[in-house]
Amino acid sequence: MEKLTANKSVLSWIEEKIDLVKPEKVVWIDGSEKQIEALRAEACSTGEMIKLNQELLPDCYLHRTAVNDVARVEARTFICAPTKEEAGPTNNWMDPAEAYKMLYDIAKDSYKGRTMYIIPYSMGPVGSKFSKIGIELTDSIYVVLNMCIMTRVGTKVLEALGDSNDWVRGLHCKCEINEEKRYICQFPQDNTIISVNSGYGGNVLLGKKCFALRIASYQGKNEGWQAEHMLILGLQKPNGEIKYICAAFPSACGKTNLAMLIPPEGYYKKGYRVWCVGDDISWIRKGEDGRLYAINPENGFFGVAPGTNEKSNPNALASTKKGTIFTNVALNLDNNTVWWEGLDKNPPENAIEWKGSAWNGKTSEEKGAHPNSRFTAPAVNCPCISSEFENPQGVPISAFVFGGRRAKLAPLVYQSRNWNHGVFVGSIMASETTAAAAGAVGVVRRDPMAMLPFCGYNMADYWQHWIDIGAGLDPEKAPKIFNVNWFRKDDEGNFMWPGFGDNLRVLDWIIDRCEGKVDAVETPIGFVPRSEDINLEGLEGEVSKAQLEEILSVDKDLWKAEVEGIGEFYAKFDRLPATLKAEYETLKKNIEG
Ligand code: OXD
Ligand code: MN
Repeated sequence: MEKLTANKSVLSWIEEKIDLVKPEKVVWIDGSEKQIEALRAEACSTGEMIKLNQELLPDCYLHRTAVNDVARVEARTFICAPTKEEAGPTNNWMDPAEAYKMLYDIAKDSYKGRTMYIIPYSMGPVGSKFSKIGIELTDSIYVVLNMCIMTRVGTKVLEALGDSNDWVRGLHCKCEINEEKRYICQFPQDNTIISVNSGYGGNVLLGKKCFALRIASYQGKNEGWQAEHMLILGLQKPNGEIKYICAAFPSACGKTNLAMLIPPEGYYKKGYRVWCVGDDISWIRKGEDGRLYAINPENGFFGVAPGTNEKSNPNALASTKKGTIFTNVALNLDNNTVWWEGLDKNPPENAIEWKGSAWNGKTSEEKGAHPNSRFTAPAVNCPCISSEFENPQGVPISAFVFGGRRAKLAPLVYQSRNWNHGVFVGSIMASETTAAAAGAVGVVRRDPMAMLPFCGYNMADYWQHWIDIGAGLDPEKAPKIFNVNWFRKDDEGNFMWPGFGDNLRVLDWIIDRCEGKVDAVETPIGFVPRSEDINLEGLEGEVSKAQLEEILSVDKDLWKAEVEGIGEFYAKFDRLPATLKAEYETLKKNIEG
């Protein structure tokens, strides 16, 4: 097949990799519908994908991964920087020379009898000054088809690259999907990613976590911008004005739900709307007017399926109705559609569960879909996609919001006193773990800025980068920084806040604070709303005033224990910025005083 570029750095790197992995055939992905359709047909002919009911779900497919390969694997994810210090205390580190040797030994000849697909892709709208280009080599059609949804792919990307050497190298080899030899390695200094022995999304769609967060966070540090694990939403007020918020939550805390939120009825009637710019990743830069602007570098949603339904997220559900790839959900044999826990109360009786065995959803104790089963859906499908989604200049950010699952500690919302305090608030984020990553579920772990598994360099230096970005902004123009917690529970373990669409009530307060329209109460941890400023109209019988007061309260005893936990966490960082140490001392004094 004809090469799609004459770029020497691209061609010589590909030649080298062909010599290493020895494919039987090489195919350049041009991004055409014709090629995509042919690949879908091929994947169906080998059983790699299953074509779903084309009337109900046009251009939709189902894929099942290996049973041992259903989530990102943090223990096997490495930052291969020249020194351990550069990777920092929160990343696994491997010496780059050793890592290359080990990975090349694993990858050697691994494409024998297989096809190499060359995927040129752009993170961000092709040609935008925010955007960056990558090339992923893979032996998986599933990866190609997912990348064609999640990123902008094909000839136009290579045209935009021209003969530049500024692109990210990505080599993916399925090998034998051997978990003992599974490695996801980033080489930030070399703009290189190598992923072996996995076929699961987050490990193999190299544009996403590996590039758009791990490599890009390092690029951002060197080039003066930020790559963040943040959704971007536009909140439209009744006067038609739209304010943009970037929000970071650990995996599976409902980022996709918040990004596509439908306002409660009363708000909707008044004219409130939420527009989704992105549900997972933000790339952020200072604009000419001195404000921060963000783009979503992705082109689709790789969302968690279980729990997605007409009530929790109708926009996400609507996004999955065409051109979507489902991974590890149940197959309903009666109508050749898909099902997952929480979709509706009517599980299919005649079905195949995610591992591929016959399954009766009415009688089986087993789950039909894996808890981390996914949909890969084109962003354009989303009914509330922002008109700014393709804007190469990005959208201006009014607020940064951090959050996590804390059953008892953090109030529903609080605002930091200033930028540096906000960076501190982001740095102490913590959450109960979920099924999105392999490992124990339900354990509290610190996850600064939701970047713990995604920061491509020393987390302490990343915090300093946040502080430096703030120092370069006019405080009047800098986004205000908040923390939210939708997950407070009462002593019986019931959630005390309805969440989902009702989270708009909190976003509304956040924007009012950004605009200086509403007062707040100063507490030892920051500013919390006066209870009368969170509108409970329409929540009668669900959230009482007393309940609201309870979830806005700051319990000093709990915070005392938290301060200890933060101290232990911070002790890991030799390079902890002095600014954060000072913020920590202030919190300690405020809590103890
Ligand atoms: C994701 C994650 O898949 O954060 O977005 O795990
Ligand atoms: Mn994520």
